[in-house]
Amino acid sequence: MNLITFSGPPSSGKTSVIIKMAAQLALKGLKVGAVKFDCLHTDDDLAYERAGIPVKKGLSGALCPDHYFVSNIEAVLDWGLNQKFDILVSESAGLCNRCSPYIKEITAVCVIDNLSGINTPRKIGPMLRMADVVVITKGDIVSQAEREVFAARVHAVNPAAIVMHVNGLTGQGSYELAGLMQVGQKQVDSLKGSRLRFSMPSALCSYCLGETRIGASYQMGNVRKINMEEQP
Ligand SMILES: Nc1nc2c(ncn2[C@@H]2O[C@H](COP(=O)(O)OP(=O)(O)OP(=O)(O)O)[C@@H](O)[C@H]2O)c(=O)[nH]1
Ligand SMILES: [Zn+2]
Ligand SMILES: [Zn+2]
Repeated sequence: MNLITFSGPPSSGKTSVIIKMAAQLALKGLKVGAVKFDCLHTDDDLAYERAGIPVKKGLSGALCPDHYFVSNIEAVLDWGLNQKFDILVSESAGLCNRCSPYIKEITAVCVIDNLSGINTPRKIGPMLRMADVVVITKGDIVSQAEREVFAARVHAVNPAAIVMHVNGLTGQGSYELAGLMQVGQKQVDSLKGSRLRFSMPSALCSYCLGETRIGASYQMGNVRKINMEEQP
C-alpha cells in the first residue's frame, strides 16, 4: 500500500483535492482510503463517505493535531492494510504552524489556497517548507497576477517542491496530481524505524497541561518570554 500525507491550513481545499484525486485514481482501478486528523470537529468523514471513500477520523482534542497524528499513524496504517487499499491518504488539519505530519520517504503534500494572502507561505513553517508537492487551490477566484505572485512566494519558501494548481471544485489539475502521486511511490507495510522529517518543537509548559491561571509563579517548564527592550 502507498501512504500519502496531506496537510495544509484550514479550509484550503484538502478534502476537495483528495476526493478529486481519488476519483482519478479509481479510474485507474486503484482503491483509495482516507483518514482525517483534526482537533475539535470535522465533517470531512461525511464528505469522503459521500464520495465512496472509506474513512476513519481522529480528533486530537487538547493536543497538537500533528503530535496526535504521529501517535496514531501506525494504527491507521494497519487499518489501511487490512482494508487492502492501494493508497491510503491522511489528511491533517494544519492548525499548528510549528509542526508537520511529514515522514521521511513518505510523499508529503501541502495544500494551500490563493485566497489566504501572499504572506501566508512565510507563516506556515514546516508544513509548507518540507512538502514534496505543493497544491495551490482557488485559482479561479483570483487574477493571473495574484496567482503568479502567490506561486512565487511558495517557491521562495520551498524551492524543491513540485507546485501544482488544482481546482477543488471542478477537479481541474487532479488528473496530473493523481499521475504524480503514482510516480516513485514506495510500498509501506510498516512504519517501524521511520522518522519524521522535522522534530516537532516541544511546548511543554503549564498551559499545555491545563493551567488557566495567569502569573509567573504558575508558569513552569518550557516558558519563553518576549524581549520588550529589544524592540523600538
Ligand atoms: N472556488 C474554489 N473553492 C474551492 C476550491 N477548492 C476548495 N474549495 C472550497 O473551499 C471550501 C473548503 O474546502 P475543503 O476541501 O473542505 O477544505 P479543507 O482544507 O479540507 O478544510 P478543513 O479540513 O476543514 O480544514 C469548500 O467550500 C470548497 O468547496 C477551489 O479550487 N476553488
Ligand atoms: Zn478537509
Ligand atoms: Zn504542534
